Amino acid sequence: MRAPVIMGVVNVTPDSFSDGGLFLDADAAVEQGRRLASEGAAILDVGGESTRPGAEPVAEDEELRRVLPVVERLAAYGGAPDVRISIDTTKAAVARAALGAGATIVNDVSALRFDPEFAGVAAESGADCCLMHMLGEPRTMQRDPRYDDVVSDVKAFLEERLVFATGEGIAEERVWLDPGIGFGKTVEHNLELLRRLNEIVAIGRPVVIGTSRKSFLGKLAGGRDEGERLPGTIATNVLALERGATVFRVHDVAQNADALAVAAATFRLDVGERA
Ligand code: PMM
Repeated sequence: MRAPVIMGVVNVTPDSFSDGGLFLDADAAVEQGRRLASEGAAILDVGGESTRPGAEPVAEDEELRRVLPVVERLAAYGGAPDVRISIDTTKAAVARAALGAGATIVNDVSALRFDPEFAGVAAESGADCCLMHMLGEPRTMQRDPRYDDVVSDVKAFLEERLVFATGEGIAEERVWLDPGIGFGKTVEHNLELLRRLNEIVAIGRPVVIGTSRKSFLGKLAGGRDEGERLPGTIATNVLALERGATVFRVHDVAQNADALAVAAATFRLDVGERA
C-alpha cells in the first residue's frame, strides 16, 4: 500500500466560477489552485472541459484559452514548493501546450481513445499519464450503463489500455489507472468498484480515485446537493485508501487531507509523500 497523494481539482469552466469573464476565471482558478496546494494538494489537476454527465464538448482553441494561462501561472508558482500540475484533457494539442507550460502529468478521461495523437504526445514528453475508464462519452454515458461484471470489465479495459499505452512508447512506470467513478456507472456500479478496488490495484499501477462531490454520494445520503457531499466523499476515500488507492482527486483538499492522514497513520503509511 502506498501513502496517499492528494490531487486538488482546479476546473476552469464558465460554470466553475460565478464571477464570469475569462480574466476573472483565470485569476480565480490560480488563486484556488494556490489555496489547494497550501492545504496539502501535491498535484493540481487543471481542466477546461466539463466531463459531467450530459456535458457538450468544448472546442480546442477555447479549451486552450481557458487552461493555458492557469497552467503557466501555477507551474511558475503553485503555492507550495513541489506541487505538480496535471492537465485534465482528452485533446493532444491541449496536453502538448500544457506540458510545454510546465505540467508534468496528463489526465486523460478517455484513456487515449478520443485523440489518436494523444499517446504520442504523452510518450514524447515523459509525463506521468492517468488513464481512466469511461463507458461511452460524457454526453450519453449515464443512459442505462450496463456491464457483465463491472469490476472485471473495468479491469480488462484498463489492462488493455495499459498495453496500448506501453505499445505507443509510454513507459509503464509512468502510467496511473482510474476506474472512472461516475463515468457511465449506476450507484451500484460505483459501490461495487469501491468495494472491490483491490482488484484494480492488483494490476500493479498506482490507482487514482475520483469520487469527490459526485452525484451517487448525494443519492446515497438522501438527496444531498453537490456542496453537501463532503462527508460521503471522505467515507469513500478512506475506504479506497484501505483497498490500495494512491491518488485522491478532490475539491475539498484540507478536509480530505485530514481524514486521509488519520486513516494513513492507522495503516502506518508515510503521510504526505509526493507523487
Ligand atoms: N472526474 C472528473 C473529471 N476528471 N479525472 C480522473 N482521473 N478521475 C475522475 O474521477 C475525474 C476526472 C469529473 O469531476 P468534476 O466535474 O467534479 O471535476
